[in-house]
Amino acid sequence: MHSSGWGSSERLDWASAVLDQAFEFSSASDYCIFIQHLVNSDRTVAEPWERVVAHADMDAFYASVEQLDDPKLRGRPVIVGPRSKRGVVLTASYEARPFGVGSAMPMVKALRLCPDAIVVPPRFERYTELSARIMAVFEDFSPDVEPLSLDEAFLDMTGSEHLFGPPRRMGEKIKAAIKEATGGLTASVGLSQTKYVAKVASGYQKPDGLTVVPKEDAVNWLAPQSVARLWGAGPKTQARLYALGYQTIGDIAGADLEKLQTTLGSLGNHLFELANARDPRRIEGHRVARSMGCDRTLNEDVSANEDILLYLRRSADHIARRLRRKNYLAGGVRVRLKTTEFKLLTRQCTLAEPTDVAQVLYAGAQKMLDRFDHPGPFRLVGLAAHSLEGADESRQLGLLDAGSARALEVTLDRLAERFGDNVIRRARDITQTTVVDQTPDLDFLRS
Ligand code: DCP
Ligand code: MG
Repeated sequence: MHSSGWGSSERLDWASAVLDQAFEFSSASDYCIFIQHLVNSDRTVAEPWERVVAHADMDAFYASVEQLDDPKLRGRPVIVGPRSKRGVVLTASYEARPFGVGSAMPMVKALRLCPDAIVVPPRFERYTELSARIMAVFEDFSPDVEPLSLDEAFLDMTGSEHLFGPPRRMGEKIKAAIKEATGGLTASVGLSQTKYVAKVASGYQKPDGLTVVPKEDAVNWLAPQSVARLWGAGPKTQARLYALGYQTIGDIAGADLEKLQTTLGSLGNHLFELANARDPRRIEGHRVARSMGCDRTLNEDVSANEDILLYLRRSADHIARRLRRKNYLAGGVRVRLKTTEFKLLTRQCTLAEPTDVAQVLYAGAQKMLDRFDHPGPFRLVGLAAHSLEGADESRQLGLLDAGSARALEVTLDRLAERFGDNVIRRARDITQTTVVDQTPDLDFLRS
């Protein structure tokens, strides 16, 4: 389902759409001159890489977030994890790492190694919120983003030199954009022509690193590094490789392939290919999320149906817009209500036809609401679209039933894109009750 096959003209269309929003040109001719300049500047770029893969990974993510939010923690060794003795370290700030403290280490051992460390319990909601912002930044740089976890992703930057400059400039811009969007967090970025080398490169100069490895340098650059950096070589395989006399990636690259295959089977072949910087895997962008949801925790509990419906309608608008933006259709809807005793109640259904229209999602949600027998009050109202599928053109033609509602919603999308999601509200949706917490749009990680 990914669209890595973007040609440069489509990228240019995309770029001009982005620029359209970012700049205010004094006249249409200024705009044309600027776009012309972009097209021409393509010619001045040194031989562009056939493929450009970026890998970005936040530095000591959870710990850096804690230092960002609490200035007293800055410059000090911070361990994120439960305060209990039985806990393990989730991550440690770079000030704690010289003591040997790292992820997955028992807390007791970590504090023995670094007694001055400040232990901070994790705040997953905050990490998720910042992760969503970081992923949104990545999507500003590429239509093909493959998130690997909350804090790292591959970006297919192929063909975007005329927008962002040569690979090093791309890396600088990604890093600067993340810093700005998060209020100061740093990422390390690696760029190369393959996923594997880009991933090793991002870890090469952490923290706040930027490493660019052109294709012709890749094998020599990998060679002196430990076999532990090979993908697929876990601790057991590493021990076997050492026992066979292979210490570095260069040892594997220069090994006798048959011998590697005899001792390691297909893994031998895989490691040999990686060591020689061959990795044909594409960026798996636009993975289809299985559901897309929106939970709203309210500052006042609600009981009346009409109050609950108000939030369901708003959520339906928000979710349908995301569905359309990502080109998904939803096969069903799910309504969640949380009681004041924190009991979570759920009702869900399948829709007659997959949809990306808010009005249809809302109608489904209304029916589900009738199926709850709890009188309330509720402190959270949640709506999710589930059974998602990619919306190819033939499926979209099937949406004619909801045609006029969809047409209106698409027009509103354009306005929201220009002026922000909150610019247009239904008059009856204006209410005194505010939302105190809303889940971020982490669609890619939901299942
Ligand atoms: N994490 C976790 N448990 C682990 C490893 C990581 O909960 N065993 C969490 C905490 C990390 C976050 O995931 O902050 C990202 O993991 P990374 O492996 O990218 O580690 P960091 O970002 O913390 O450090 P680095 O600078 O090495 O990337
Ligand atoms: Mg990280």
